[in-house]
Amino acid sequence: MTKIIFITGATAGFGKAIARKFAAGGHNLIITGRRKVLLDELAKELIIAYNIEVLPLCFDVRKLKEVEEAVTALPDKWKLIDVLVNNAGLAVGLNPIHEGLVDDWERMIDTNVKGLLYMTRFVSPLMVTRKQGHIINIGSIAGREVYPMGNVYCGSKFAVDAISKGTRIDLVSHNIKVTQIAPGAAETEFSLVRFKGDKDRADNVYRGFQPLKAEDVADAVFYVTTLPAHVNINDMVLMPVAQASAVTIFKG
Ligand code: NDP
Ligand code: 8X3
Repeated sequence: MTKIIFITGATAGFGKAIARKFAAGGHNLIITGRRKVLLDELAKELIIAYNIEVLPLCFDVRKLKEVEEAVTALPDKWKLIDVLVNNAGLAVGLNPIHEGLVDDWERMIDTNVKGLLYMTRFVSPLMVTRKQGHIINIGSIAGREVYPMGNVYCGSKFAVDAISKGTRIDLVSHNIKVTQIAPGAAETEFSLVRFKGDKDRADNVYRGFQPLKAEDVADAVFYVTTLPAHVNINDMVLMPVAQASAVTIFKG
């Protein structure tokens, strides 16, 4: 059955790999991000490669009005969203709490927590009306363990953990699945964004071990959508074999 998959943050990393994975499965996609050129390029690539329908929507998940307009202005056929992947997110900075930059904190909380909430607020009623749907939130190992200088990023991902549980409880009577996928270290644009474009510092995070690839996370997201109607994966922690905890990474 062809589904409609709504993926936030599809211009890079996990979101882009998730879009490619579902496109290869023949599903129609709504893909979002702030970088319009990348969004349009991906849409073109997937339409040509897989003969599917793709709706690129350029907006910032931190902006309540933009989220509301993007969802409420969807043509009726695109409102039949089967899967929402709340993936857009970021870490900014890695500082002890007493030296933290408030602007970095706000970017993380506004994107990872409030953006995810805004998306869920406007998409979940469409699912409630139809008594079906699947919300997949991308959490993190940083939402299970706090690590040095992770303070606010970890806090935002602990919030994703709590919000995922709360969403599942509130939507259980509406037949809506809620899954949290919490990856460990994965090589994407994540560290480049965290270190504000410092490529050497970003590359160093992944030196000496095999991190997850974006495609590994995409495979997990796809898998949880393939289960029978009565089965839900609530929670999945997905780690590189070389990573045993947030800070225990074996670099051979
Ligand atoms: P990337 O930086 O590669 O991709 C992040 C995506 O989020 C981009 O498409 C970006 O698009 C989008 N995004 C960021 N801010 C906004 C915004 N304000 N509005 C709309 N879109 C936004 O990172 P990853 O793929 O690694 O990260 C994806 C998710 O996975 C995040 O939630 C991250 O916290 C989480 N995660 C990452 C891990 C890792 O090690 N990489 C591990 C565990 C979890 P654009 O810039 O075009 O807006
Ligand atoms: C991103 C991975 O290393 O910050 O969520 O825990 S890490």
